[in-house]
Amino acid sequence: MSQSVSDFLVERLAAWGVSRIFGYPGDGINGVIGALNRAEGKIAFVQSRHEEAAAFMACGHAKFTGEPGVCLATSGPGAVHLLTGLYDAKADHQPVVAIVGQKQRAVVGGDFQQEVDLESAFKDVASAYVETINAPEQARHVIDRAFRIAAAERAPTCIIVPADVQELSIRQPKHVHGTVHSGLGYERPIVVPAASQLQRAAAVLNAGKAVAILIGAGAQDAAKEVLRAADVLGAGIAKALLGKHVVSDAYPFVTGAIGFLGTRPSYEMMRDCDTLLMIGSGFPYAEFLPEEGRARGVQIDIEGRMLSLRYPMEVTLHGDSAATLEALLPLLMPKTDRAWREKIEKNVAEWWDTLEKRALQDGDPVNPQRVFWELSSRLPDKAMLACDTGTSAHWYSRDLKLRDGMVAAHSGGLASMGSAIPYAIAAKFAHPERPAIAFVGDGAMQMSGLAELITVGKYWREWSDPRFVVFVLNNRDLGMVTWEQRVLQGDPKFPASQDLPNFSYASYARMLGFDAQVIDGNGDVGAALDAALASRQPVVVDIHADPSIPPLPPNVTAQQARDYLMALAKRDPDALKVIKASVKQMFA
Ligand SMILES: Cc1ncc(C[n+]2csc(CCOP(=O)(O)OP(=O)(O)O)c2C)c(N)n1
Ligand SMILES: [Mg+2]
Repeated sequence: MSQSVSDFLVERLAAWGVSRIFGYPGDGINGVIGALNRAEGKIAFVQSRHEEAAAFMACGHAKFTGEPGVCLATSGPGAVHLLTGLYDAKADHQPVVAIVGQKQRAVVGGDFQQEVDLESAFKDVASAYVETINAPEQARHVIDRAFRIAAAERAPTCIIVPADVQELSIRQPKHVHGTVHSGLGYERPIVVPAASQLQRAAAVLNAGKAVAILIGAGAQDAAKEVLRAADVLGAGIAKALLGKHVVSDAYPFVTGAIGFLGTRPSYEMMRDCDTLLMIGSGFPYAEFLPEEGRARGVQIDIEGRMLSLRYPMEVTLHGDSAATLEALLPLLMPKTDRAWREKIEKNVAEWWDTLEKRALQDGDPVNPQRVFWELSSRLPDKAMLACDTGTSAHWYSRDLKLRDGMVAAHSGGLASMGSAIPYAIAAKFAHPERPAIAFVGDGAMQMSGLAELITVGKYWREWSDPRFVVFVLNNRDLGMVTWEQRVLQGDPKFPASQDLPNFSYASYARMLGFDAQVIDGNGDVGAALDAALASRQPVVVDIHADPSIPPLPPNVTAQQARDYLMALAKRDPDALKVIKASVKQMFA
């Protein structure tokens, strides 16, 4: 029997190095499902509860491994369910290939059941490459291009395969006019800017007396070089959320997070610096960067489109972070005046004290900061972390101290809820011998996290290290929205929109056969963390978090404080509690 397009697709994916597909089946993609079955485990199929989670897993795979992640869905509803996860990949510049089914060619254009104009629907998210395989001869180059473009352009791409084409016999293009003959493989170049560009960058950095470094995920293979540059330049290092794991928080000159989720030392370093060196980051908030014209800027990024975007840079170095820094370092003159660096270190030391004071204040029932604070010293080596979108991202980015050897992933550019558990699942499949930890709000748990815990239940026994720890920040509130309303809008909380129904995450975990810990008092934190991390099966830590503790931005302005207190005094249902907690936290 001749090979079908689907069998060829599976063979070609394996030739591209794909060992795992995250997906969900349906009749629009059954030809490919059959081929995966016939391939007898050559490519593993990981079944999510929802296609969105499969796309987040594929993106998480890319974030944790650097290799393209692959997700698969059926035509129509399955395909459109992928979109959020694919937008996550687009926003965070990750290589992901989506394989989706389509109705048979004979009915397309006929408003058939489950017919969606998929090329139009995917045109934006997969703007790098989206194509339908309409003829067997097309299969090879569409697959090859989807993978090569995803890897080379760090973007999601999409292969659409009509159901009837999946079953056709594969045909390779003839050696005649009007055919395409593609091949396998992509090798990432090491890109280093020209010597003259490096010299101009060095001149700017050497002239600075107060240099600030900002790193993002793009610096993740350049930790050593970033640290050496910080040393030579007498600079501090601030970290955008996606760069949190790049350098350890143990260094006294690492100012930590930046932005609304950020720290005061980062805020002050950016406010007061005379030179900004930005490496592999698209951190978006201008108000946390130097005021335009105040500092001279040098930026290193592998993506030309991201250069001089957030701050008008004087020199842009289009290249790899590690290789570019390596070439730049010999041109930098060590700063002999260390006053700026000493000031940064003093600010950092004071800031950790402030955080400790804030964390050790009692909450009602639990101060969430305390959990993150106490977790720092308990984090297992080589932990793989994923933090969802919500107030947990505040405490995670500010309070948690990461060490060398840890990795982390977030939905940065899209900032979507529902990403952390799929990311952690993808991390476990990629590195089953390492512990995974996810931080998730109760809103995100109810949105999709509860469902994907069932996926954990299905697979965890395959992982050599069973540790899969989910910290649920159970505050019965869509807290981040509530705080944005209070602080940024000057509006009170709108309970109809933000109150969440109560749910026992611990009982649910036990129902799935997991361990569970409930933290219901400030004194319970340490023991519960120890027990959770010692568990030999997945564990859910249900933290009864106090929703009235404010996730204070590092630069609360007088105007914001006024709007905020006004709003509370007006109609906020939790006014008294929140004012009390805020005053306490601000005093710390
Ligand atoms: C898919 C999606 N929908 C809505 C939002 C807007 N949003 C950001 S944070 C948040 C609240 C999250 O609530 P929860 O998970 O309970 O975390 P908390 O902030 O309470 O800690 C919402 C609704 C979003 N980022 N993503
Ligand atoms: Mg919540």
